[in-house]
This record gives sequence, structure tokens and C-alpha cells, in this order.
Amino acid sequence: MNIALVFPPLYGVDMPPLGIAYIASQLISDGHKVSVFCFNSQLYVERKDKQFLWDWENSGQWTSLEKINKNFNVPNLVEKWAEAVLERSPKIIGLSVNSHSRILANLLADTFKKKAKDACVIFGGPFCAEITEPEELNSNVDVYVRGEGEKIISRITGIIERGESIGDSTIEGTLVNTGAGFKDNGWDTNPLDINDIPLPALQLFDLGRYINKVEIPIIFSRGCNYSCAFCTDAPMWGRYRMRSADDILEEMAKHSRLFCRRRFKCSDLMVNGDLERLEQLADKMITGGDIFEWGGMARARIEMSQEFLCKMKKAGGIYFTYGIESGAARVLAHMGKPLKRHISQVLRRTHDSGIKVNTLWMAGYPAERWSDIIETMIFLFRNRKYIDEFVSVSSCYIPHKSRLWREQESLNIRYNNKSEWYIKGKNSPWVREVRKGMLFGLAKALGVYRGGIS
Ligand code: B12
Ligand code: SF4
Repeated sequence: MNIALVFPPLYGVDMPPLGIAYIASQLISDGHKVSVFCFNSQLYVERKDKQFLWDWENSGQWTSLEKINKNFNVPNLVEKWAEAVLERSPKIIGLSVNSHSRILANLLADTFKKKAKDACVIFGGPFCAEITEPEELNSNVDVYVRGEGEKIISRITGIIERGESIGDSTIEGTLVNTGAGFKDNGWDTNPLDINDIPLPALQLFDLGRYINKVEIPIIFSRGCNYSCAFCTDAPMWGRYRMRSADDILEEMAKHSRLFCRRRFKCSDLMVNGDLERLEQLADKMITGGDIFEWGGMARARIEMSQEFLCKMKKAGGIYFTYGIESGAARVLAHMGKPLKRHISQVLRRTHDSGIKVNTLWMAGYPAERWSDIIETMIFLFRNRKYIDEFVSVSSCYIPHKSRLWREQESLNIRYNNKSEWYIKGKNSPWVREVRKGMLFGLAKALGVYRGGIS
């Protein structure tokens, strides 16, 4: 079958999106003809005057149609994009959707159905995993896919190929449009065997359109075995599974040859969820002799000894990005993060092993008091020598389905008329901004903020 995969804005234009590359690859190996349309990078390249809208601080400009309309002629854009997709006469159109692309994705779905009512429109991606309200569902979408999409998309295409009704299907992990509403087929609770899925089809993307000219995206693992209170990534992905060393090395060699690059950027939730397998990978990298560079997000796990980290360095590890969030012991405990003294030790060991230490921070967590932000500033000051980059500080938000979201009542969290959360007399958007400013100001003064990284 002819299948079109679409990636609407907003997303990072750093590198090609891996999710849709994995879906494309699965479909190709199932024997389908796949066309990929990354309208996110296309719009970025076409509208140089609007590139500032892809800066982190402007991501809010994509969260309502009114705001997007201020910057673009949305009806024209959607029409043009829909024409380009429909020119290929796809039987299935899959869109990868996140919280910041859902508005344009919905408009595209409406246009696809108007112009080609027989095409099956499928939404996948992180937005679908967070849907809680029926109002969030669009009647012009035939199927919503929650969580990992490879196995599910194969099943959906099978149903369509056999001419069966998608509305009657019972595939776990989907919400299907019956014509009279949506039927919830629950979640697929069996995470994929990630050594069994084809390597992502990055060759379908024009790398020249993306701004990172050095790295190639990759993932070593999926999932996470922790449950930090503010996080919804872990529930979407299920338990931690690391790919086999051979599979990872095969992908590195293939993509390095294809793109003439030697550095890989891991998009894992954390690269160090399974230290034993990570060490096996490092051993293979070292004995293989052909060392690639790599880096990614990691948890500050005290089990990582100096020796272990030196081995990572020798195997090509060049940076670890730690989600530190806070330097206050009681906030860290409430979040479910490692102990404060353990974090300090891991920062020092990583730095001393020659791996660059990147850090991510969060201000205004519900349990955070003014004294905690001071404690965090002292922590930052004391550890400044081991922190190579203070990448960014976000202000705490409460995603649907996170533990914080479930505990809102007991935390006295309320919402104002702009849907912003607050705790009376303790925490508000203003308080969060001030705390964020304090931390950011200190990072700049200490010289650990160096412009951030993408
Ligand atoms: C790497 C990353 C980035 C990189 C982008 C890299 C690049 N290509 O340029 C950077 C850091 C630049 C980035 C930016 C943004 N990101 Co980001 N990012 C991620 C991260 C950590 C990994 C994404 C990834 O590659 N995953 C691996 C792939 C394989 O997974 P996947 O894309 O989800 O795909 C799977 C399924 O979703 C599904 N699927 C996906 N598409 C489709 C399509 C179909 C048809 C089907 C059937 C299935 C399907 O199947 C895939 C394979 O199993 C995720 C967190 C996470 N772990 O998911 C956040 C995440 C995707 N980002 C998110 C967001 C919101 C953003 C921003 C848009 C805004 C923001 N405020 O953060 C910005 C853009 C900012 C800007 N101004 O540019 C959110 C989305 C939230 C949501 N619920 O929708 C996430 C989930 C983080 C979070 N929890 O907040 N991001
Ligand atoms: S923040 Fe990181 S470690 Fe914590 S639950 Fe989410 S993915 Fe796991």
C-alpha cells in the first residue's frame, strides 16, 4: 500500500524525528511504499523570518490556533501540505503528534478527510499517550495509537489490506473511530522486543534541512524503571529495555557510513538504565576498535563508579545530560530523584572521567519552598567545578497522568483562568518565574551557563 507519514510543526529541528523513522522502517519491511513529509523542518527552512518560533522560549506560540495564525497563513499552509501528501494517493496517512503540533495535525486531518474521505487517518506519537478527555479526540481521525507504534501500525495496515473494518478492530493500544464515537481498546501492556524491530529509516529524511550538522539521532534503549512525580515519559514507554550491543553497533556503522558523521545523539529517556548491558556495549565498542562518539540523557546513579565512567569515556561517551532538577534534599525525595549527596558524587566522577556534564533544572516544584531554592543555589555553587554546562531551567508544569497530576488534591493545587496551576500563598506562575530567574542568574554568574544546548 501507499502510505504517507507526516510530521507537522512544532518539534525540534535539530535532527530528523526518530519516531516516524521507526514507523516508516516497520512499514517498509512489511512491504509498503512509504513517503515521509516533515513539514516541521520544511516550514523552518522556508520561513527564515520566522525561525525564532522554534526557539525554546517560543514553544508557547504553537499552543493555540489564534497564536499560530498571527505568524502564518494557516489555511494556505494546511491546503498546500494536504495537496503535497494527497498527490501520492496514500491509502493510509499517519501523523506523528505531540502536545505542540496537535493543532496543525488536527487541521490536516480535517483537510485529508474532506479531500480523500477513504484514506485512513492515524494519529500516533506522545500526544496520543496523554489523551484523557473525549473532547481531545477528532472525528476526522480513524485511529489513535498510544505508546510504541511499530507492532500496532503493522496490525492496522493488515486490517486495512484485508478490507476489514477498522472501527470494529480490537487492537490493544488504539482508540478507534466507530463512526458513532471512539472505542477504547486499552493499552498494549507488552512492551516491544526492541531487538526485533527494524533500524530507523533515517535515509528517508533530508539531513540538510536540520540544524545539527554533527550528530546522528539514535536510541540505545526504551522505557524507564523509575517514576519521578512530574514525568509521563516513563508510563508511556513501560519498563526499561536496552538494545543488544550488536544491534546498536550495526546501526552506528550503517548510519555513520550513510551520513559521513561519527557522533551520535541518544534520544533515550536515559542511556544508563541497565548498567550491565551498557558496560557490555562499551566493551564491544572498545574491542571493536572503530570508536564512535555518543552522548545522551542519564540518571545520576551512584552505582556508576569512577572506573565504569572512565570505561564509558574510552568507549566514545562524550557527554551525559543529567536531569538534576533540584539541589534541595526534600524536593528531590518528593520527586523520586537520587539522594543529593549521590548526585554530587556522580557529577564529580563523571567530570573527572573526562565526560562532559550537562545539567537540567526545574524551578517551582509544588513541594519546593523559598528555602529549597536557596538550598538548590548553594548546591549549584558547591558543584560548579563539576558542571560543564547548565543547559536550562524549566518551570514546573503538571502533565496529565503524572503522579503530581494524580496527587493534585492533596497538594492543594488549583488552576487560574489561564489554566495555570498555583498553590494559594505558596506557588504561582510568578513565584516559578522568580525562582527560575534566581537559578538562571546564578548559573550565568558562575559561568556554567554557556548558551545551553539543543
Ligand atoms: C529528543 C527529544 C527532543 C529533541 C528533538 C530532537 C530532534 N529531532 O530534533 C529536542 C530536545 C530538540 C526536543 C524539542 C521539543 N520537544 Co521533545 N522530546 C525528545 C524526547 C526526549 C525523545 C523523542 C524521541 O526521539 N523518542 C524516541 C522515538 C522512537 O519515540 P517517539 O517519537 O515517541 O515515537 C514512538 C511513538 O510515539 C509512536 N509514534 C510516533 N509517531 C507516530 C506516528 C504514527 C502514525 C504512529 C502509528 C505511531 C507513532 O511510535 C514511535 C516508535 O515506537 C521526548 C521524550 C521521549 N522519550 O519520548 C521529548 C518529547 C517528545 N518532546 C516534547 C516536546 C513538547 C518538545 C517541544 C515541542 C516543546 C517543549 N516545550 O519541550 C520541543 C520543541 C522545542 C523547539 N522549540 O524546538 C514532549 C511531547 C509531549 C507530549 N505529550 O506530546 C516529549 C514527550 C517530552 C515531554 N514529556 O515533555 N525534543
Ligand atoms: S524523569 Fe527520567 S528517570 Fe524520572 S521517571 Fe522520567 S524518564 Fe524516568
